[in-house]
Order: sequence, then structure tokens, then C-alpha cells
Amino acid sequence: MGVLNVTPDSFSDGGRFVDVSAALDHAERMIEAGAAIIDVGGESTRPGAAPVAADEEICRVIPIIEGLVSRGARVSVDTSKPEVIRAALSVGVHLINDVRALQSPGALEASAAGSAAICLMHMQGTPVSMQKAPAYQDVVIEVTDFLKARVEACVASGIDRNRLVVDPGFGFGKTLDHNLALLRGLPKIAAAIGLPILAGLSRKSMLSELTGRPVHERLAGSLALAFAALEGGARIIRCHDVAETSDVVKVWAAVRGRGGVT
Ligand code: 8Y7
Repeated sequence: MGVLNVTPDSFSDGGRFVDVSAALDHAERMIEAGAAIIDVGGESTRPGAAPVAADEEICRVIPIIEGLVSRGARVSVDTSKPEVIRAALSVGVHLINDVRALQSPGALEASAAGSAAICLMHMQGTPVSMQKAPAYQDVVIEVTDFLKARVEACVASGIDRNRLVVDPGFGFGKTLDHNLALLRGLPKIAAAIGLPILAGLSRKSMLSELTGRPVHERLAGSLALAFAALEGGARIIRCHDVAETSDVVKVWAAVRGRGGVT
């Protein structure tokens, strides 16, 4: 899954893809480099980022989703808002990627009305507060229980279980130790939930703690984390550096005798 930010304030690609044709070109390059899914986001979850109104988010993401769908790409929308979910479904989006796991009022109903896949992510707190003092008794158990409960809420709303993917939400209300515990706990989470796992670790600040490097020097660390996530059972890797991450997936698949992964 390649990240396509269409926000003027995203921490890593901020302001670089403002017009539709530039965004589509970047997506095209990610697809050529091996991305199976393009994740289009119009609101940054970075702490301190300005909130975006639904109509503004729709203006940012819908032309790009439409363009990508018409080119035959598989497209994900990174949003929590029911209005954006409905608009994206109406232009044929394939996956709803919600860092709030459809907990915003109306998001569950909006998603249930379509047939797209859904990624339910765990976050402790809100994007503004989440890194202030993340605390858990047992992060693996708590994240697993939360994701299970959200899966059940989806099923109770009429969403078929086979539409769902879960994500522990690396960096969303987690210290370095929490992130590492979740990475080690991926097989346990996968076994407990029985759904595909998506992992987003690309360029995240845990790599600053581990390597001391600024955001654009975290490629090697990101690739190491991608390999670790695959080893733990993750089946979708959300990343910025698609060509390099795609090589990691190919090498991992060969090492583990899982040829044919695309
Ligand atoms: C994730 C994500 C971000 C993630 C899923 C960033 C939108 C921050 N991270 N969605 N989104 N999982 N499912 O560093 O880890 O890219 S935004």
C-alpha cells in the first residue's frame, strides 16, 4: 500500500502534491514500483495538524480517487468522516482506511452501505493527545480486545467479516516499547482475530528513537520494520517508499517459500 498524501501539512510529503495531475503521477509511479493499493488521505493525523472540514477533505481526495479508479488502480481512502466515506464509495473506492476504526458518529453506517473493504485501526487517545502519555496494562491484549470489539460492531451493523482488515496502529498512542511489543505480538493478534493485518511503520518516529535519524533518512529502518511485520504475519504494508518496500516483500516471500506474492 503506497501512501498518497493530498494535504498541505503532512509531515513527510507535505505540500508536494497539491494538484490532481501531480498526485496521479505520483500514484502512477507507486503502482509501477509495485503498489497494489494507493491510500489517499486528505487530512493529516500528525499531532497539531489543523482539522479539515468534510467538504474540504472531499475536494482534496475525490478527484484523485476517481482518477485512480478510472485508471484501474485499487484505491483506499484514509478518512474517518461519514461524508467522505460516502463520497469515496460513490466513486468506487476499494478500501476505507480509518485510523478511528469507524467510531466517529455515522462512519459505521456510511461504510455498511457500501461493499468496500475496511481497515480498522487501533489508536489510544486522539491525534492531538495520543503521544502525551500512552499507557497500557498489556498493550497486545488491549489492542487485540479493541480490534475484536470493532470487528464485532461492524458485523452487528451488517458488514461482512470478509470485508475487514485490522491494524494495531503503530505510533498512534504508543511508546517505543509499546510499538515493539505489538510488533512481537503480531502473530498473537493475527491468531486471536483471524483477519488480515495491515502494518504502517514507514518513516515513523519510533525510528527516530531507534536510529536517531530524521524523517527522510529512515528508509533502511522502515524496510527492517517492514520485514519484521511480514515475519509477524502482516499482509499489507503501508509505506512511502514503494519500490524498496516491494523488494522487501519479494525477498521475504522467497525466503519463506511464499512465491507469487504481488
Ligand atoms: C497509519 C495509517 C497513518 C497506519 C493505517 C503516518 C493513515 C501516519 N499511519 N493508516 N495512517 N495504519 N491503517 O506515519 O499505521 O503515515 S498516517
